[in-house]
Amino acid sequence: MTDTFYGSDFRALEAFDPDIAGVLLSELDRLRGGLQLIASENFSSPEVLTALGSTLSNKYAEGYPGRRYYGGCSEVDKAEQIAIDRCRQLFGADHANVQPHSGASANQAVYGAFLKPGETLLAMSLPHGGHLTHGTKVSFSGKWFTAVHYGVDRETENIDYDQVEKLAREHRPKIILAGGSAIPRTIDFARFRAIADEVGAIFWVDAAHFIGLVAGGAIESPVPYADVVSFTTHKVLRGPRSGAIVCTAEHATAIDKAVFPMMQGGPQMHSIAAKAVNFKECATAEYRDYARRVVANAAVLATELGTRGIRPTTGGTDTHLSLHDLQGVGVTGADAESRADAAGITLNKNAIPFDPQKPNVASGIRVGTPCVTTQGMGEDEMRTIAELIHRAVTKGDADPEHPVSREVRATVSDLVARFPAYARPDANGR
Ligand code: DSN
Repeated sequence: MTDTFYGSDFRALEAFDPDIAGVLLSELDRLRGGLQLIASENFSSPEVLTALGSTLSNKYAEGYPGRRYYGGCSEVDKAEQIAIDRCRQLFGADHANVQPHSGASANQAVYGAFLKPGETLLAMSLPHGGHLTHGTKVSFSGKWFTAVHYGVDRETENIDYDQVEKLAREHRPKIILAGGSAIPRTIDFARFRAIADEVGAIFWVDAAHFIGLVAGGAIESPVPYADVVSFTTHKVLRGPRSGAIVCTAEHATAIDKAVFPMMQGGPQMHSIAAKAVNFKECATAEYRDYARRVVANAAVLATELGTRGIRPTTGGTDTHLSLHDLQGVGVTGADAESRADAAGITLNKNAIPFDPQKPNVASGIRVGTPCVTTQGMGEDEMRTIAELIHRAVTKGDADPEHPVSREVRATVSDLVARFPAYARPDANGR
């Protein structure tokens, strides 16, 4: 008999707290019932979810394996050491810290390791595809540090490397940061490294979005170029909702001290165990094939939306996501998001470079293929999805009872029934 305390016991929860059990079930229904195209989401495996729902959540373990501030850490030490070893091996990194609670926490630690208040960083601007934690005024990173931002070239819509070089020479930043949340193209890490070397800056890559593609060998790794790489573990990587950092041996102590005790308290050992499971999954041939298919699917989806007038910025994508300009079809990003939602398609409005709209309206949408590829969909299904998005966005309505919402939703239902997220158990309970 399985000891239910190894992992989650849904039946017990259902009996004790039907309100929350009901939310768990209805969220599962939502995931199963629609198309999930948020580029930063994925469906983690039952094995990862089991580690997350385990008794490792109970343990306080400030410190690092073998050097803790509490007794009773013998077992969680094993989990963290396995996670560290697998992470280092997966990315070929000198050092790994698997304790950050999230991408934002990982980024805080990088700032803590390298920057003093008031010092300067050079990063991609948020409206051009960067991230809140990359020096925006509303974030600690913009409040406490001096942020200088580069953007994309107006013609190519790709990173303006000449501008990066010019700003680096002018401002002599202590950190140069590459990465963001809406960058469809691969990044020229060698060029960034050369610029950082010229001005004596730390080269930091926030690989949160694309680290899963790196793990699966589908795109070039930043690890050989960067001093430090921070990332989340729940996007293409398909692990638990969390973060991690890898860096060169030279910076290992600074990063470890910045994660704990500078920024965080007790590590989440259940999440660290789930990251270990995820790193093992990512080392398989199946995952490498998955990463390749994520990119192939994204390319088809971007092209097919483009042929329907929903223009991909930069002309396409090399990664798991594409960013689309809706001005040609005369719809705002906010309207597109709500129309798609009513039709059973979850995606997000997104600013496009040089966007004339305010961020909460936006002229674009961002779509990604991590979830639909996990469901087993391929290039034929991407063509269908492009057609469904186009119909919902250009002919649909935010009202779920509108005829176009109903019609698109029916096709979405047929599609996800053929490629289920979290397939229901068969008669044998498997
Ligand atoms: N919220 C994430 C995304 O959607 O890209 C970034 O933090």
